[in-house]
Amino acid sequence: MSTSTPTTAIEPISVTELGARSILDSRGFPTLEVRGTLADGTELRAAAPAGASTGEHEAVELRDGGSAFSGRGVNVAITRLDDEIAPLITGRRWSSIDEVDGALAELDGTSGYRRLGANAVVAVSILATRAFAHAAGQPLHTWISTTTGADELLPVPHFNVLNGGAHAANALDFQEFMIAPVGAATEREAVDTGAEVYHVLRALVADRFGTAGLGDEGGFAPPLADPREALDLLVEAIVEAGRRPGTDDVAIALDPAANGFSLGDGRYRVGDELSRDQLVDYYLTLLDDYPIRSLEDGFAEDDGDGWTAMGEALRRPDGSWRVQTVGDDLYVTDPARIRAGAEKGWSDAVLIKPNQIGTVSQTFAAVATARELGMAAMVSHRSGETVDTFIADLVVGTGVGQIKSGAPARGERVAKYNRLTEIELDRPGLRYGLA
Ligand code: 2PG
Ligand code: MG
Repeated sequence: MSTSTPTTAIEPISVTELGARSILDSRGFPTLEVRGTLADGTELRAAAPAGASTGEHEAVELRDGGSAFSGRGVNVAITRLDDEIAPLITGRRWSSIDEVDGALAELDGTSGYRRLGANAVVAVSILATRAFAHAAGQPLHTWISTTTGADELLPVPHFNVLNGGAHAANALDFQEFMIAPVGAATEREAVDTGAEVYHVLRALVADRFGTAGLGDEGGFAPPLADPREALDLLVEAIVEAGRRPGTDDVAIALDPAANGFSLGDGRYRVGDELSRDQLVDYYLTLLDDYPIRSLEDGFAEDDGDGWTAMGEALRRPDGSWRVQTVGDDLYVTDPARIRAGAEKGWSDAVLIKPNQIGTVSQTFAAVATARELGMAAMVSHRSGETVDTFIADLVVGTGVGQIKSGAPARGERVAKYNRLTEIELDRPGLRYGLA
Protein backbone atom coordinates (compact mmCIF):
# COMPACT_ATOMS: atom_id res chain seq x y z
CA MET A 1 0.00 0.00 0.00
CA SER A 2 1.81 3.10 -1.16
CA THR A 3 0.95 6.66 -0.23
CA SER A 4 1.37 10.02 -1.90
CA THR A 5 1.27 13.54 -0.53
CA PRO A 6 -2.09 15.36 -0.69
CA THR A 7 -1.99 18.12 -3.28
CA THR A 8 -5.34 19.92 -3.02
CA ALA A 9 -6.31 22.27 -0.20
CA ILE A 10 -9.66 21.47 1.41
CA GLU A 11 -12.49 23.86 0.49
CA PRO A 12 -14.73 24.81 3.42
CA ILE A 13 -18.39 23.78 3.36
CA SER A 14 -21.58 25.30 4.67
CA VAL A 15 -24.76 23.27 5.01
CA THR A 16 -27.84 25.51 5.07
CA GLU A 17 -30.43 22.82 5.89
CA LEU A 18 -30.16 19.37 7.44
CA GLY A 19 -32.95 16.88 8.16
CA ALA A 20 -33.57 13.16 8.48
CA ARG A 21 -36.31 10.65 7.83
CA SER A 22 -36.90 6.98 8.50
CA ILE A 23 -36.44 4.71 5.48
CA LEU A 24 -36.52 0.91 5.32
CA ASP A 25 -33.27 -1.02 5.10
CA SER A 26 -32.78 -4.25 3.13
CA ARG A 27 -34.26 -6.33 6.00
CA GLY A 28 -37.36 -4.12 6.15
CA PHE A 29 -36.33 -2.38 9.39
CA PRO A 30 -36.17 1.40 9.83
CA THR A 31 -32.92 3.24 9.34
CA LEU A 32 -31.96 6.90 8.98
CA GLU A 33 -31.60 8.80 5.75
CA VAL A 34 -30.10 12.25 6.17
CA ARG A 35 -30.66 15.01 3.63
CA GLY A 36 -28.69 18.26 3.51
CA THR A 37 -28.69 21.36 1.33
CA LEU A 38 -25.46 23.23 0.62
CA ALA A 39 -25.09 27.00 0.21
CA ASP A 40 -25.10 26.64 -3.59
CA GLY A 41 -28.44 24.75 -3.46
CA THR A 42 -26.94 21.28 -3.99
CA GLU A 43 -28.87 18.52 -2.20
CA LEU A 44 -26.96 15.60 -0.70
CA ARG A 45 -28.09 12.41 1.06
CA ALA A 46 -26.57 9.67 3.14
CA ALA A 47 -28.05 6.61 4.83
CA ALA A 48 -26.95 4.47 7.77
CA PRO A 49 -26.55 0.68 7.39
CA ALA A 50 -27.16 -1.76 10.28
CA GLY A 51 -25.48 -5.00 11.32
CA ALA A 52 -27.04 -8.19 12.72
CA SER A 53 -23.90 -9.91 14.00
CA THR A 54 -22.62 -6.80 15.74
CA GLY A 55 -19.50 -6.61 17.88
CA GLU A 56 -19.83 -5.90 21.60
CA HIS A 57 -17.63 -2.79 21.30
CA GLU A 58 -19.28 -1.19 18.27
CA ALA A 59 -20.58 2.38 18.31
CA VAL A 60 -24.19 2.22 19.47
CA GLU A 61 -27.27 2.73 17.30
CA LEU A 62 -30.10 4.71 18.86
CA ARG A 63 -33.34 2.68 18.58
CA ASP A 64 -36.78 3.67 19.88
CA GLY A 65 -37.61 0.50 21.84
CA GLY A 66 -41.28 -0.37 22.35
CA SER A 67 -43.26 -2.78 20.23
CA ALA A 68 -43.22 -1.20 16.74
CA PHE A 69 -40.62 -2.84 14.49
CA SER A 70 -39.45 -4.93 17.48
CA GLY A 71 -38.15 -1.73 19.05
CA ARG A 72 -36.02 -0.86 16.01
CA GLY A 73 -37.63 2.48 15.12
CA VAL A 74 -35.39 5.54 14.65
CA ASN A 75 -37.80 8.33 15.61
CA VAL A 76 -35.87 9.33 18.74
CA ALA A 77 -32.68 9.56 16.68
CA ILE A 78 -34.46 11.78 14.14
CA THR A 79 -35.74 14.10 16.90
CA ARG A 80 -32.24 14.45 18.38
CA LEU A 81 -30.85 15.10 14.91
CA ASP A 82 -33.44 17.83 14.32
CA ASP A 83 -32.98 19.37 17.78
CA GLU A 84 -29.24 19.12 18.24
CA ILE A 85 -27.21 17.95 15.23
CA ALA A 86 -28.92 20.14 12.61
CA PRO A 87 -28.37 23.43 14.54
CA LEU A 88 -24.71 22.46 15.10
CA ILE A 89 -24.00 21.59 11.45
CA THR A 90 -25.94 24.47 9.87
CA GLY A 91 -24.63 27.02 12.37
CA ARG A 92 -21.15 27.55 10.88
CA ARG A 93 -18.69 26.91 8.06
CA TRP A 94 -16.54 23.78 8.38
CA SER A 95 -13.04 23.49 7.08
CA SER A 96 -12.33 19.77 7.49
CA ILE A 97 -14.08 16.45 8.08
CA ASP A 98 -12.03 16.07 11.28
CA GLU A 99 -13.59 19.31 12.51
CA VAL A 100 -17.15 18.14 11.73
CA ASP A 101 -16.60 14.72 13.31
CA GLY A 102 -14.88 16.21 16.36
CA ALA A 103 -17.85 18.53 16.93
CA LEU A 104 -20.28 15.60 16.62
CA ALA A 105 -18.31 13.63 19.22
CA GLU A 106 -18.24 16.61 21.56
CA LEU A 107 -21.98 17.26 21.14
CA ASP A 108 -22.72 13.60 21.87
CA GLY A 109 -20.46 13.50 24.91
CA THR A 110 -20.61 9.71 25.46
CA SER A 111 -18.44 6.84 24.28
CA GLY A 112 -19.87 5.14 21.20
CA TYR A 113 -22.36 7.95 20.39
CA ARG A 114 -24.94 6.47 22.76
CA ARG A 115 -26.81 9.74 23.16
CA LEU A 116 -27.21 10.94 19.57
CA GLY A 117 -26.94 7.47 18.05
CA ALA A 118 -24.11 6.18 15.85
CA ASN A 119 -26.74 5.63 13.12
CA ALA A 120 -27.43 9.39 13.00
CA VAL A 121 -23.77 10.35 13.43
CA VAL A 122 -22.42 8.11 10.66
CA ALA A 123 -25.01 9.35 8.17
CA VAL A 124 -24.22 13.00 8.96
CA SER A 125 -20.49 12.35 8.73
CA ILE A 126 -20.91 10.66 5.32
CA LEU A 127 -23.07 13.56 4.12
CA ALA A 128 -20.40 16.05 5.26
CA THR A 129 -17.74 14.04 3.38
CA ARG A 130 -19.86 14.29 0.22
CA ALA A 131 -20.16 18.05 0.83
CA PHE A 132 -16.36 18.46 1.00
CA ALA A 133 -15.91 16.48 -2.23
CA HIS A 134 -18.56 18.65 -3.90
CA ALA A 135 -16.91 21.85 -2.66
CA ALA A 136 -13.56 20.65 -4.03
CA GLY A 137 -15.17 19.77 -7.38
CA GLN A 138 -13.90 16.20 -7.09
CA PRO A 139 -15.52 12.76 -7.29
CA LEU A 140 -15.91 11.35 -3.77
CA HIS A 141 -13.24 8.66 -4.23
CA THR A 142 -10.73 11.23 -5.49
CA TRP A 143 -11.42 13.57 -2.59
CA ILE A 144 -10.92 10.67 -0.16
CA SER A 145 -7.63 9.75 -1.80
CA THR A 146 -6.46 13.37 -1.74
CA THR A 147 -7.46 13.80 1.90
CA THR A 148 -6.00 10.53 3.17
CA GLY A 149 -2.89 10.65 0.96
CA ALA A 150 -3.55 7.14 -0.39
CA ASP A 151 -3.25 6.04 -4.02
CA GLU A 152 -6.60 5.13 -5.60
CA LEU A 153 -7.11 1.45 -6.36
CA LEU A 154 -10.05 -0.60 -7.66
CA PRO A 155 -10.62 -3.39 -5.11
CA VAL A 156 -11.04 -7.15 -5.40
CA PRO A 157 -14.72 -7.77 -4.59
CA HIS A 158 -15.53 -10.57 -2.13
CA PHE A 159 -19.00 -11.86 -3.05
CA ASN A 160 -20.87 -13.57 -0.23
CA VAL A 161 -22.71 -16.29 -2.17
CA LEU A 162 -23.61 -18.78 0.59
CA ASN A 163 -25.09 -17.46 3.84
CA GLY A 164 -25.35 -19.03 7.28
CA GLY A 165 -25.00 -17.98 10.91
CA ALA A 166 -26.99 -14.92 11.98
CA HIS A 167 -27.81 -14.10 8.33
CA ALA A 168 -29.80 -17.22 7.42
CA ALA A 169 -32.35 -19.65 8.82
CA ASN A 170 -30.31 -22.78 7.98
CA ALA A 171 -28.09 -24.76 10.38
CA LEU A 172 -24.80 -23.61 8.84
CA ASP A 173 -22.58 -22.41 11.69
CA PHE A 174 -20.31 -20.26 9.49
CA GLN A 175 -21.85 -16.94 8.44
CA GLU A 176 -20.26 -16.09 5.08
CA PHE A 177 -18.79 -18.07 2.18
CA MET A 178 -17.32 -15.65 -0.35
CA ILE A 179 -15.69 -15.85 -3.76
CA ALA A 180 -12.98 -13.35 -4.74
CA PRO A 181 -11.87 -13.03 -8.39
CA VAL A 182 -8.27 -12.05 -7.55
CA GLY A 183 -7.08 -13.15 -11.00
CA ALA A 184 -9.38 -10.78 -12.91
CA ALA A 185 -7.71 -8.03 -14.92
CA THR A 186 -10.38 -5.39 -14.29
CA GLU A 187 -13.22 -4.57 -11.90
CA ARG A 188 -15.67 -5.27 -14.73
CA GLU A 189 -14.25 -8.76 -15.23
CA ALA A 190 -14.27 -9.39 -11.47
CA VAL A 191 -17.92 -8.35 -11.07
CA ASP A 192 -19.02 -10.37 -14.11
CA THR A 193 -17.11 -13.42 -12.86
CA GLY A 194 -18.81 -13.14 -9.48
CA ALA A 195 -22.22 -12.93 -11.12
CA GLU A 196 -21.54 -15.88 -13.43
CA VAL A 197 -20.43 -18.14 -10.58
CA TYR A 198 -23.49 -17.00 -8.61
CA HIS A 199 -25.83 -18.13 -11.41
CA VAL A 200 -24.16 -21.54 -11.68
CA LEU A 201 -24.38 -21.88 -7.90
CA ARG A 202 -28.09 -21.04 -7.99
CA ALA A 203 -28.68 -23.95 -10.38
CA LEU A 204 -26.58 -26.34 -8.28
CA VAL A 205 -28.37 -25.34 -5.07
CA ALA A 206 -31.83 -25.56 -6.66
CA ASP A 207 -31.01 -28.95 -8.15
CA ARG A 208 -29.62 -30.39 -4.92
CA PHE A 209 -31.93 -28.84 -2.33
CA GLY A 210 -35.01 -27.95 -4.37
CA THR A 211 -34.78 -24.38 -3.12
CA ALA A 212 -32.60 -21.38 -3.87
CA GLY A 213 -33.77 -19.23 -0.94
CA LEU A 214 -31.58 -16.34 0.12
CA GLY A 215 -29.92 -15.07 3.28
CA ASP A 216 -29.69 -11.43 4.36
CA GLU A 217 -26.76 -10.59 2.09
CA GLY A 218 -28.25 -12.11 -1.06
CA GLY A 219 -26.26 -15.35 -0.95
CA PHE A 220 -28.09 -18.68 -1.12
CA ALA A 221 -29.08 -20.28 2.16
CA PRO A 222 -29.66 -23.97 1.42
CA PRO A 223 -30.45 -26.34 4.29
CA LEU A 224 -26.92 -27.58 4.83
CA ALA A 225 -24.97 -27.58 8.07
CA ASP A 226 -21.39 -28.63 7.35
CA PRO A 227 -19.01 -25.86 6.17
CA ARG A 228 -17.22 -28.45 4.00
CA GLU A 229 -20.42 -29.11 2.06
CA ALA A 230 -20.71 -25.37 1.40
CA LEU A 231 -17.05 -25.16 0.31
CA ASP A 232 -17.48 -28.17 -2.03
CA LEU A 233 -20.46 -26.42 -3.62
CA LEU A 234 -18.41 -23.26 -4.15
CA VAL A 235 -15.54 -25.14 -5.79
CA GLU A 236 -17.98 -26.98 -8.03
CA ALA A 237 -19.69 -23.72 -9.06
CA ILE A 238 -16.37 -22.01 -9.83
CA VAL A 239 -15.27 -24.94 -12.04
CA GLU A 240 -18.64 -25.20 -13.77
CA ALA A 241 -18.51 -21.47 -14.52
CA GLY A 242 -15.28 -22.15 -16.42
CA ARG A 243 -12.92 -20.59 -13.87
CA ARG A 244 -10.14 -22.04 -11.76
CA PRO A 245 -10.58 -22.33 -7.99
CA GLY A 246 -7.26 -21.00 -6.69
CA THR A 247 -5.85 -18.25 -4.52
CA ASP A 248 -4.48 -16.64 -7.72
CA ASP A 249 -7.71 -16.91 -9.76
CA VAL A 250 -11.13 -17.31 -8.10
CA ALA A 251 -10.32 -17.63 -4.41
CA ILE A 252 -12.56 -18.37 -1.46
CA ALA A 253 -12.92 -16.15 1.62
CA LEU A 254 -14.65 -17.11 4.87
CA ASP A 255 -16.26 -15.11 7.63
CA PRO A 256 -17.19 -17.78 10.17
CA ALA A 257 -18.18 -14.92 12.55
CA ALA A 258 -17.23 -17.08 15.52
CA ASN A 259 -19.15 -14.98 18.08
CA GLY A 260 -22.17 -16.76 16.62
CA PHE A 261 -21.00 -20.30 17.48
CA SER A 262 -18.93 -19.56 20.59
CA LEU A 263 -20.07 -21.47 23.68
CA GLY A 264 -17.86 -19.32 25.94
CA ASP A 265 -14.68 -20.31 27.81
CA GLY A 266 -12.82 -21.05 24.58
CA ARG A 267 -15.35 -23.68 23.42
CA TYR A 268 -17.10 -23.60 20.06
CA ARG A 269 -19.73 -25.57 18.19
CA VAL A 270 -19.08 -26.39 14.54
CA GLY A 271 -21.23 -29.50 14.27
CA ASP A 272 -19.32 -31.01 17.23
CA GLU A 273 -18.10 -29.13 20.26
CA LEU A 274 -14.50 -28.00 19.70
CA SER A 275 -11.79 -26.67 22.00
CA ARG A 276 -9.60 -23.73 20.89
CA ASP A 277 -6.89 -26.07 19.61
CA GLN A 278 -9.42 -28.24 17.82
CA LEU A 279 -10.89 -25.18 16.11
CA VAL A 280 -7.41 -24.07 14.99
CA ASP A 281 -6.82 -27.58 13.60
CA TYR A 282 -10.20 -27.48 11.88
CA TYR A 283 -9.25 -24.24 10.09
CA LEU A 284 -5.85 -25.71 9.14
CA THR A 285 -7.50 -28.69 7.43
CA LEU A 286 -9.85 -26.32 5.55
CA LEU A 287 -6.80 -24.34 4.36
CA ASP A 288 -5.20 -27.60 3.17
CA ASP A 289 -8.28 -28.68 1.25
CA TYR A 290 -9.68 -25.46 -0.26
CA PRO A 291 -8.25 -22.33 -1.98
CA ILE A 292 -9.06 -19.99 0.93
CA ARG A 293 -7.34 -16.59 0.81
CA SER A 294 -9.02 -14.84 3.75
CA LEU A 295 -10.41 -15.89 7.15
CA GLU A 296 -12.37 -13.33 9.18
CA ASP A 297 -13.39 -13.62 12.84
CA GLY A 298 -12.22 -17.21 13.18
CA PHE A 299 -12.46 -16.79 16.96
CA ALA A 300 -14.88 -14.87 19.18
CA GLU A 301 -14.18 -11.20 19.95
CA ASP A 302 -13.56 -11.91 23.65
CA ASP A 303 -11.34 -14.97 23.13
CA GLY A 304 -7.86 -13.44 23.02
CA ASP A 305 -6.28 -16.83 23.76
CA GLY A 306 -8.02 -18.27 20.71
CA TRP A 307 -6.73 -15.46 18.48
CA THR A 308 -3.23 -15.94 19.87
CA ALA A 309 -3.34 -19.70 19.20
CA MET A 310 -4.60 -19.13 15.66
CA GLY A 311 -1.93 -16.45 15.01
CA GLU A 312 0.79 -18.84 16.14
CA ALA A 313 -0.54 -21.57 13.86
CA LEU A 314 -0.94 -19.33 10.82
CA ARG A 315 2.25 -17.24 10.96
CA ARG A 316 5.14 -18.69 8.99
CA PRO A 317 8.72 -18.50 10.31
CA ASP A 318 9.40 -15.51 8.01
CA GLY A 319 6.51 -13.59 9.60
CA SER A 320 4.12 -13.92 6.63
CA TRP A 321 0.67 -15.41 7.20
CA ARG A 322 -0.66 -18.60 5.63
CA VAL A 323 -4.02 -16.94 5.03
CA GLN A 324 -5.15 -13.34 5.39
CA THR A 325 -6.53 -13.25 8.94
CA VAL A 326 -9.11 -10.50 9.43
CA GLY A 327 -10.46 -8.97 12.63
CA ASP A 328 -14.03 -7.61 12.39
CA ASP A 329 -15.98 -7.87 15.67
CA LEU A 330 -12.54 -8.17 17.24
CA TYR A 331 -11.47 -4.62 16.27
CA VAL A 332 -14.75 -2.83 15.39
CA THR A 333 -12.76 -0.42 13.14
CA ASP A 334 -11.20 1.08 16.27
CA PRO A 335 -7.57 2.25 15.85
CA ALA A 336 -6.71 1.46 19.49
CA ARG A 337 -8.09 -2.09 19.27
CA ILE A 338 -6.32 -2.68 15.95
CA ARG A 339 -3.02 -1.57 17.47
CA ALA A 340 -3.50 -3.82 20.52
CA GLY A 341 -4.36 -6.81 18.31
CA ALA A 342 -1.33 -6.28 16.09
CA GLU A 343 0.93 -6.18 19.15
CA LYS A 344 -0.50 -9.49 20.33
CA GLY A 345 -0.07 -11.10 16.91
CA TRP A 346 -3.77 -11.75 16.48
CA SER A 347 -4.19 -10.94 12.79
CA ASP A 348 -2.61 -9.38 9.73
CA ALA A 349 -5.75 -7.66 8.44
CA VAL A 350 -8.63 -5.44 9.51
CA LEU A 351 -12.27 -5.15 8.43
CA ILE A 352 -13.36 -1.53 7.91
CA LYS A 353 -17.00 -0.56 8.61
CA PRO A 354 -17.69 3.17 9.12
CA ASN A 355 -20.76 2.61 11.30
CA GLN A 356 -18.81 0.37 13.68
CA ILE A 357 -16.69 3.32 14.82
CA GLY A 358 -19.15 6.14 14.04
CA THR A 359 -17.52 8.73 11.76
CA VAL A 360 -15.63 8.98 8.48
CA SER A 361 -12.54 10.57 10.02
CA GLN A 362 -12.28 7.74 12.59
CA THR A 363 -12.65 5.31 9.68
CA PHE A 364 -9.75 7.04 7.90
CA ALA A 365 -7.76 6.74 11.15
CA ALA A 366 -8.47 2.98 11.29
CA VAL A 367 -7.19 2.54 7.72
CA ALA A 368 -4.12 4.67 8.49
CA THR A 369 -3.40 2.57 11.59
CA ALA A 370 -3.64 -0.67 9.62
CA ARG A 371 -1.33 0.76 6.96
CA GLU A 372 1.18 1.98 9.53
CA LEU A 373 1.26 -1.48 11.13
CA GLY A 374 1.67 -3.25 7.78
CA MET A 375 -1.78 -4.83 8.01
CA ALA A 376 -4.14 -5.33 5.06
CA ALA A 377 -7.67 -3.90 5.14
CA MET A 378 -11.04 -4.81 3.61
CA VAL A 379 -13.92 -2.33 3.43
CA SER A 380 -17.29 -3.87 4.31
CA HIS A 381 -21.03 -3.32 4.03
CA ARG A 382 -23.45 -4.38 6.81
CA SER A 383 -26.01 -7.16 6.57
CA GLY A 384 -28.76 -4.50 6.77
CA GLU A 385 -28.04 -2.10 3.90
CA THR A 386 -29.47 0.70 1.79
CA VAL A 387 -28.61 1.79 -1.76
CA ASP A 388 -26.08 4.32 -0.41
CA THR A 389 -22.78 3.62 -2.22
CA PHE A 390 -20.37 5.45 0.10
CA ILE A 391 -18.25 2.36 0.83
CA ALA A 392 -17.47 1.93 -2.90
CA ASP A 393 -15.86 5.37 -3.05
CA LEU A 394 -14.27 4.76 0.34
CA VAL A 395 -12.50 1.59 -0.78
CA VAL A 396 -11.20 3.18 -4.00
CA GLY A 397 -10.09 6.38 -2.27
CA THR A 398 -8.30 4.63 0.59
CA GLY A 399 -6.66 2.20 -1.86
CA VAL A 400 -6.95 -0.84 0.40
CA GLY A 401 -7.75 -3.18 -2.52
CA GLN A 402 -10.51 -5.32 -0.97
CA ILE A 403 -14.26 -4.93 -0.43
CA LYS A 404 -17.13 -7.17 0.61
CA SER A 405 -20.66 -6.09 -0.24
CA GLY A 406 -22.61 -9.34 -0.26
CA ALA A 407 -23.82 -11.31 -3.27
CA PRO A 408 -23.66 -10.01 -6.85
CA ALA A 409 -27.47 -9.73 -6.67
CA ARG A 410 -30.09 -7.60 -4.84
CA GLY A 411 -30.18 -3.83 -5.27
CA GLU A 412 -28.54 -2.78 -2.01
CA ARG A 413 -25.57 -5.12 -2.69
CA VAL A 414 -25.06 -4.47 -6.41
CA ALA A 415 -25.36 -0.68 -5.90
CA LYS A 416 -21.81 -0.81 -4.51
CA TYR A 417 -20.42 -3.15 -7.20
CA ASN A 418 -22.07 -1.08 -9.94
CA ARG A 419 -20.54 2.09 -8.46
CA LEU A 420 -17.10 0.42 -8.64
CA THR A 421 -17.50 -0.42 -12.35
CA GLU A 422 -18.74 3.14 -12.91
CA ILE A 423 -15.60 4.56 -11.28
CA GLU A 424 -13.54 2.25 -13.52
CA LEU A 425 -15.32 3.60 -16.62
CA ASP A 426 -14.72 7.18 -15.48
CA ARG A 427 -11.06 6.52 -14.71
CA PRO A 428 -9.54 4.43 -17.48
CA GLY A 429 -6.18 3.09 -16.42
CA LEU A 430 -6.94 2.96 -12.68
CA ARG A 431 -5.38 -0.28 -11.41
CA TYR A 432 -7.53 -3.21 -10.22
CA GLY A 433 -6.27 -5.64 -7.61
CA LEU A 434 -5.03 -6.22 -4.09
CA ALA A 435 -2.92 -3.52 -2.44
C1 2PG B 1 -19.92 -9.15 9.11
C2 2PG B 1 -21.09 -8.29 8.69
C3 2PG B 1 -21.14 -7.94 7.24
P1 2PG B 1 -23.19 -7.73 10.11
O1 2PG B 1 -20.01 -9.89 10.10
O2 2PG B 1 -18.85 -9.06 8.55
O3 2PG B 1 -21.09 -9.04 6.40
O4 2PG B 1 -22.31 -8.73 9.18
O5 2PG B 1 -23.40 -6.48 9.31
O6 2PG B 1 -24.44 -8.49 10.39
O7 2PG B 1 -22.38 -7.47 11.33
MG1 MG C 1 -17.67 -10.25 10.00
